[in-house]
Amino acid sequence: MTSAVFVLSIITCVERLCGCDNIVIIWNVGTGEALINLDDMHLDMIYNVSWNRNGSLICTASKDKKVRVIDPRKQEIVAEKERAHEGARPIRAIFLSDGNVFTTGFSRMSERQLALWNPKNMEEPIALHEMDTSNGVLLPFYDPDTNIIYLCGKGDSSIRYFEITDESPYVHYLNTFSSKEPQRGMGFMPKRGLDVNKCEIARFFKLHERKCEPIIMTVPRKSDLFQDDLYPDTAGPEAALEAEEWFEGKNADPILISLKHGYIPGKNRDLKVVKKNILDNKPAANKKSDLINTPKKAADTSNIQNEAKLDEILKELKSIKDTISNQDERISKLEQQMAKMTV
Ligand SMILES: *[C@@H]1O[C@H](CO)[C@@H](O)[C@H](O)[C@H]1NC(C)=O
Ligand SMILES: CC(=O)N[C@H]1CO[C@H](CO)[C@@H](O)[C@@H]1O
Repeated sequence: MTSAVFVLSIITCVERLCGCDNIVIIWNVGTGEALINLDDMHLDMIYNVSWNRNGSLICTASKDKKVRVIDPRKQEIVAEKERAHEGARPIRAIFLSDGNVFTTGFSRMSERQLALWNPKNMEEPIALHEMDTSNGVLLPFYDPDTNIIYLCGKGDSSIRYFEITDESPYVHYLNTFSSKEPQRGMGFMPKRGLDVNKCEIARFFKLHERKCEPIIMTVPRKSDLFQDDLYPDTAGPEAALEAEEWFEGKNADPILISLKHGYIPGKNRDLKVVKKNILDNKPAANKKSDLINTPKKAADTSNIQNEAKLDEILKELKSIKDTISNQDERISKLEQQMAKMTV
């Protein structure tokens, strides 16, 4: 699971990878370093990993039927529930924005179940609902801004959605979106990808056998104005923390943005790669100080290094300029020749 980790990209520079080797690895994707390796916590395959809102914890659902809440920096399991769902079929667990954990799974009688847990006391669920009898694993997709969970059953042709509140029954059924063909898998668009002018509240990407179909959910509204009740501020593209800060122990909620005029991507949307500058370690970068041949303090040396780099860049710029003006000349000559030929 290396891609599509957008729903909870609180720390976009730190991403997770969980494969079939029962290991969770947290990467600094800016430098390609594996920061944390949780390799002795899971005894069986991991089905899903989810960050909490501020990046302090992750939760996992595993084939051993356990749901674990883990402090990844301390490499410690802070809470766990054995047999969160009794059935043998796969389970899923995601963090909600209030810190509770939502799970899907199966009962011993193969009924599909939803449950809500408080990590501070996982003995009993806050709520446990039985849905229906079917084989399809329920994939949860969560909108933290509105507290709506969309459940897409694998092999179902419908998406059911629920609102989570802090009053009984906690998980409230809202509606079902139905289509004809079954879904083999599903993807979920980040909120800032939605068309606010059409009152689009969710967009899914439904996987068929040979194609991928967008499913657009809208709320019918008469007005053309921005519907702020549909669009609370949502997680923007800027990371709330750098990977280093997170690794040092900081947590932070996502940086929110308004969707009022729709999301307009900024210019600098590339991932900032903070790989070390190899010039910094190259003795050759000290050319000038070698020439001057006087002992220098560290600060001076770095100034001189910078000057040397600047020199290099200026030289390069000049050579590029020369090349361009040469090319210009050639082109205008060629154009003249062409003109003569066509006459
Ligand atoms: C992060 O979330 C955890 C768990 O919900 C909470 O205990 C902690 O106070 C939060 N930290 C910050 C800095 O918001
Ligand atoms: C397969 C699956 O259910 N993956 C989910 C794991 O949790 C993230 C949230 O962190 C969801 O976005 C994935 O859909």
